Amino acid sequence: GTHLVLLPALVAMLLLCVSPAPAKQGSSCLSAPAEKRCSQQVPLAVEHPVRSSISSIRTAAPQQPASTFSSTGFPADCSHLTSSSPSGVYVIQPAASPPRAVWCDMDTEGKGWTVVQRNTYTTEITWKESWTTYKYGFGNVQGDHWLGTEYLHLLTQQGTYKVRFVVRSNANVTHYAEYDIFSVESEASGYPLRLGRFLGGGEDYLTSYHTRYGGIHDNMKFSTTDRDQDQHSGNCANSYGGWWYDKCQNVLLNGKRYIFWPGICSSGDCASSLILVKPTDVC
Ligand SMILES: [Ca+2]
Repeated sequence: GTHLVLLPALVAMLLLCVSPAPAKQGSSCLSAPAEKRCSQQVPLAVEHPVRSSISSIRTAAPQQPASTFSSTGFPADCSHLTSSSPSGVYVIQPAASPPRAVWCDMDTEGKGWTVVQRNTYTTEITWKESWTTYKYGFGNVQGDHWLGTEYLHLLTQQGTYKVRFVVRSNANVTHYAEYDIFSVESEASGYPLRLGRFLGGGEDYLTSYHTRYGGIHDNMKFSTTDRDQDQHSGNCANSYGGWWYDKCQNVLLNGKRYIFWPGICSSGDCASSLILVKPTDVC
């Protein structure tokens, strides 16, 4: 049956980010400039099991201050859940977005992550979908899915977000790469990927250039089978799925029987992937 989990109190992000008092550096969380940096360092690779359990949809109760909850009472993202909330499907509503059911990951370090992509090697999803299908999302939020490029844009334009790209090798070791800023710009500009500083000890395959692979991903527009916006003479998206291709990829998570991360699954054989986002830590 459906369980309603009430949120008894607001979480710390709310208090820190919506405070009317100006931040010491002269900017609030919601208007933080891209150059804002946090000193937090995280390791490149930490073991963490990818959750696959299915649970019922939960609805966060309406709470007081308006700016982190929509007029319909849904939180702006999963970071507003209480820390004791379990992982599962919740309804969120980013600014200017309709309400959306998403998977909130409360098990990964830090809790409160909103899942925007999940894939498994043996997925039934082809990932070779059109621009419009990618725009509005596809799959099952309880399993493999793409939240929707438009929702990625709406989610990440309402504040300053960080991102964690997670892959699990076929030896069942989970690795991640985190960036302190993550946003997807508008459809009119081609949904380009904007990443901040790489937080991790290993090699950065998304914001640094790799001639041996596909170039770079940061600042690349999104490409699909029916909209080639990559830097390659052909269309990179014809081989696997929609992605922020250059010519073509260093890293590729949107593929059926192909999840590729150099050094971890160099033949595209990672067991699973996740892309998690949450508001950037308050400095
Ligand atoms: Ca091309």
